[in-house]
Amino acid sequence: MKRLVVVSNRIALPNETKPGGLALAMQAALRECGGLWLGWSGQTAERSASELKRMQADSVEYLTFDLSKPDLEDYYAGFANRTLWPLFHFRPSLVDFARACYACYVRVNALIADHLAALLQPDDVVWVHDYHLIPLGALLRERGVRARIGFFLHTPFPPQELLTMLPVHRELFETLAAYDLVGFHTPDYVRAFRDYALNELGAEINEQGVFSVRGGRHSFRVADFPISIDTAAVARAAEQAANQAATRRLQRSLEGRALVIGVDRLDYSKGLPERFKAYGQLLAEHPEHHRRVTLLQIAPTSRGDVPEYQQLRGELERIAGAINGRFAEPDWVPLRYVNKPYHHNSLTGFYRLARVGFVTPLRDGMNLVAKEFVASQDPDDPGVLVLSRFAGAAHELGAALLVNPHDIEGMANSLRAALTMALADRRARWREMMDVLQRQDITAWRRSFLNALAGPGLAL
Ligand code: GDG
Repeated sequence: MKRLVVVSNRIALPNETKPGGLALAMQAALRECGGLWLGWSGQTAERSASELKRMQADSVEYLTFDLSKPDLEDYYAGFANRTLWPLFHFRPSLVDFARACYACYVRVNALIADHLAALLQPDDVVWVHDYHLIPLGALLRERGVRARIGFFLHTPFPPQELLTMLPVHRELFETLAAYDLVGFHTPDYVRAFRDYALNELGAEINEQGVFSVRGGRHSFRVADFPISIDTAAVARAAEQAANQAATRRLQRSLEGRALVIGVDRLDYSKGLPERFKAYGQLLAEHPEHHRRVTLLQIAPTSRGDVPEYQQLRGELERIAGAINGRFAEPDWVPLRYVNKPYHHNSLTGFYRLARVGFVTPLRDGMNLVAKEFVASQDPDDPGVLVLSRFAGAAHELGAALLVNPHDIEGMANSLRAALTMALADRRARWREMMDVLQRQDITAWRRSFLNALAGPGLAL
C-alpha cells in the first residue's frame, strides 16, 4: 500500500483539535492509510528548519519544523499573507510585493524540500496544501523526487488580469507544472487557471484535458474538488450541543428573539464591515425588527501582526459601536460582536439556534462555515442561509439566498426575507442543500482527490 505524505503550513498534532475541514480531512486520511504529515510547528527558533521534531501516533508520523523570526515575517506574514492572500482574494490594492519576501518564500520552501526529499520513498504519494507552498513540488523535482505529487489550493484562483500584476507571476505559477495534479474548489477557478496557463505559460492541453507547459518535461491534470465538511458528524454534534450549557445560556439570553449568526476569522476577505452595515440598514429601514432580532458575530482574531488586520479590527469596532449606539435599548443589544474563539461543537449548537446564517465574504475559496451552518440545522425547523455569491460554496448551495456582498441594501433585503421566510420554503431550501452536503462530504472530497492523484487503492 502506498504511503500518504501531507504537507501544509500548519498541521494538527494528534492531541490538538484544529478548527476547519482541512485538519479533520487530513487526520482521517492519514489514519486510514498511514503516513506522514509535515508542517510548521507554530514556533520560532534561531534558525529555520534546522531540524525536524518527530511525533508518532498510531500509523501516523508528525514532523514539524520551527521558523526564524525574520523568515516568519518575510515568508509567512510577508509573501504568503501580504502578497498572495490579497491577490488571490481580488484585492490588488492590498498587495504588498517585495522581492526580498519572495526570495525568502522560495528559500523556506527549499528548506522544506530538503527535509522532505531525504524522507520520501518512490512509492509515496505527496499531497501539498495551499498558497504557502506553491513551489514545493518543483523544488522536490529538482531534488530528484519522482513520487506522485498533488497540490490543492484552498483560496480562490483569480483571473489572469489580476495574476499578471504580480511581478514574479510566471516563475511562481509555472512551478505548478511540476505537480501531477492541481486541484481547486470550483470550476470557475479551474477555468481561470486554464486561461492563465494557456495565455501566460504557453501551456498546451490535449484532448484528455492533460496540461503540459512548453519546454517542460512534465504533464499534469487540473480539476475541481469542492472541499466539504463531515456532514454526519456536524449534524450529530449540533443535535447534542442543543443541550449543552453554552447553547442554553445563549438561548436564554435571546429571550425569544431571532438569532442571526456569523462566524469568521477576522479577515478582510470575509466582508464583515459590509455585513454589519447591511444589518444596520435592516434596522434603519424596518423598525418592526427592533427588539426582535440579535446579530451574533463571532470573529476570532487572525494574523493580528499584519497591519491590514489591525485596521479592520478598528473599523469593525467603530461600526459595531455605531449600530449599538443608534439602536440599542437598555434591555436589547442588537449586535453582539465577539473576538474569542469557541469550541467547534459549541459553534454547531449556536448555528442550530440561529434563524439565519449570515455568510457574506467578499471572496472565499469555499467557506466551510456556510456548510456547517446547513448541516447543523433542525430538519423540522431549519434556519435560512444568506450566502455571498462570491464564496466557492455558492456553486453548490444555490438554494441559499444568494447575495452580492457589495450591495448593502440588497443584503438587508435578503436578511429580511430570511427572517420572515415561511417554514415550507425554509424546509425545501434546507433539504436541497443538505442533500448536496450528504453526497459531497469531506470523505468524498479527500477520496476523489487521492483517487485522481494516485488511483484507487489509496485511502479507500
Ligand atoms: C480557508 C479558505 C476554505 C471559525 N471560528 C471558530 C472556528 N472556526 C472554524 C469554522 C470552519 C473554519 O474555522 C473556517 O473555515 P472557512 O472555510 O470558513 O474559512 P478559512 O479559515 O478562511 O479557510 C476557505 C477553507 O480554507 C478550506 O479549504 O473553505 O475559503 O479561506 O470550520 O467552523 N472553529 C473553532 N472556534 C472558532 O471560534 N473551533
